[in-house]
Amino acid sequence: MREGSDPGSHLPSSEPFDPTAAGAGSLPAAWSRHWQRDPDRVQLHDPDHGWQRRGDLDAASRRIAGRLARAGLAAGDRVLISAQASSALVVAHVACLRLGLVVIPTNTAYRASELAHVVGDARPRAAIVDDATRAAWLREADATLQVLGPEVDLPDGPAPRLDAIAAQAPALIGYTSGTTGRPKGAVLSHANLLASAEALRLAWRWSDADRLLLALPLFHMHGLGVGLHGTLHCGASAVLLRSFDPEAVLDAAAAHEATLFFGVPTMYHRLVDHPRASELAALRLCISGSAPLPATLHQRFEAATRQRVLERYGMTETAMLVSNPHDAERRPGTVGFPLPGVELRLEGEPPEIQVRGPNVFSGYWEREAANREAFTDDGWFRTGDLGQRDTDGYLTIDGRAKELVISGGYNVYPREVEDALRAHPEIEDVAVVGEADAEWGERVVAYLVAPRRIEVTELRGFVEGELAPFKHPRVVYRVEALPRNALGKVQKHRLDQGRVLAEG
Ligand code: MLC
Ligand code: AMP
Repeated sequence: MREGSDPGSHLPSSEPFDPTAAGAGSLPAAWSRHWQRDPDRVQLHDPDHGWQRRGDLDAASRRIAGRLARAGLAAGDRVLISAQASSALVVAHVACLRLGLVVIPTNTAYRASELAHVVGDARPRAAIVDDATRAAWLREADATLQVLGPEVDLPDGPAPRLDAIAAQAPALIGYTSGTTGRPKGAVLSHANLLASAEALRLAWRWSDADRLLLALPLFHMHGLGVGLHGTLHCGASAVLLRSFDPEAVLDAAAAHEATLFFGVPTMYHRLVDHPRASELAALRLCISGSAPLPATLHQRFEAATRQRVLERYGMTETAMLVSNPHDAERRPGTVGFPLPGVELRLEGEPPEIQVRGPNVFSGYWEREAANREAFTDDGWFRTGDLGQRDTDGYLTIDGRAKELVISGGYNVYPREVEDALRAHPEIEDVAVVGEADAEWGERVVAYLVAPRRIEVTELRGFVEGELAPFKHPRVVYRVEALPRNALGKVQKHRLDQGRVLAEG
């Protein structure tokens, strides 16, 4: 640790934290400062189009915003975006935010019924997708929806007013189940996302000299709100990879002299055993989040690469909350200290992590009852995660009060999977839980009561039309009965104690 610096503050000694990033206003207003200052610096690389400069992103997003405005979209309208990472996707995303549209980033693995739920709930006016099947599903869900490709192939329009939306206006609606129930839209304002990006700029010493290898999908907080927005906020550059492949990550790191890598623990698990893993020593910083990084993997990764991974903790509803320190000890198995601006308390027994701060969303889209439950009477957001702090103040996440399985960094809500399985005519009873798994962190398993053995492939085929593949059960146990308490509620912690009739 540097002499005199406080690891809990995260701040470099020279700079205080200002959640407004010096009164930037909206996200694109903050980004455009860099575009104006030095338009010739490179910003984004994708494998098909090579490098895009800051000025190119400014001009291209201006043009696409003109097209969207001409098509009748106006500030406050919602646009569902679901596409693989590419420069075109980034241009479309930036164009929407510059016009004041509210982006609903949506997983590309979603099936028709999952998309229909989001469309029915958020009522977007347009959708931007890169796949004909998903485009057809969206049109089926809402015949009035304008469905566009990532290039937004529409006639150009007159220059609209850009970057003028208020800081408090919504920027994103991220679908998540939160602590309970069906997926709901977490409404994040420009100010929320700006505060988080500014905290990360300071805490991770993220500068315009940094180059991020971005192999995460751009439809979740990690890839989009942290990776992409952080890059634009810092005036830095990023190399987009369409998917995660260890070989491609190593090649791109070398070819583009990357300085940063952000990943979920499954990615670190796959990188650590690669024969070229030691090449990652050249990076300035490796960051892990979205799921617990096992301390053993942290240590193995350091032995293989000399990188001490910096683990951090966040949520769709709050963007980033807690991080290990950049300059002081990064403690394996912990997520560190609250980021600048974030207040954190542990409440109840077992202690739940509750947070407050400029980064915390204002609530779920049109869900008054859920919002009453999500916040305490005195205004703290209940994360549904359980935690404790060690004597040095490092936070450890040691469980969840919410029913949630995290597989490879994707959230799976057992209830959603149980509902889909229950429609099977031979399934009399079902319970879905997460089982520890070295590669995925957790994998989805189903306990079934049924008159015969049902193989996992048959079960997956049955839910194929309803659930994205990452939600499918990977193991099925046929049992005599599910353990229930006196009120008839399934006791999920006792499921693995019963007699298994068949495993598939
Ligand atoms: C893919 N598959 C998964 C899976 N991802 N199964 C379970 N869990 C997952 N996460 C399955 C597919 O269904 C398919 O199986 C097979 O794996 C290969 O598919 P793929 O697309 O080629 O997979 P792969 O590229 O290997 O994907 C693994 C991964 C990916 C780790 C790269 O899951 C990923 O990008 N995860 C990151 C998710 C993320 O960004 N989370 C951030 C949430 S924000 P089959 O049998 O169907 O063919 C958040 C807040 C915060 O949590 O704090 O950051
Ligand atoms: P999401 O709803 O996809 O944003 O997922 C948020 C959840 O991911 C949190 O509530 C945590 O349960 C989990 N999470 C994120 N980062 C970490 C981490 N570093 N360690 C443990 N859990 C994490």
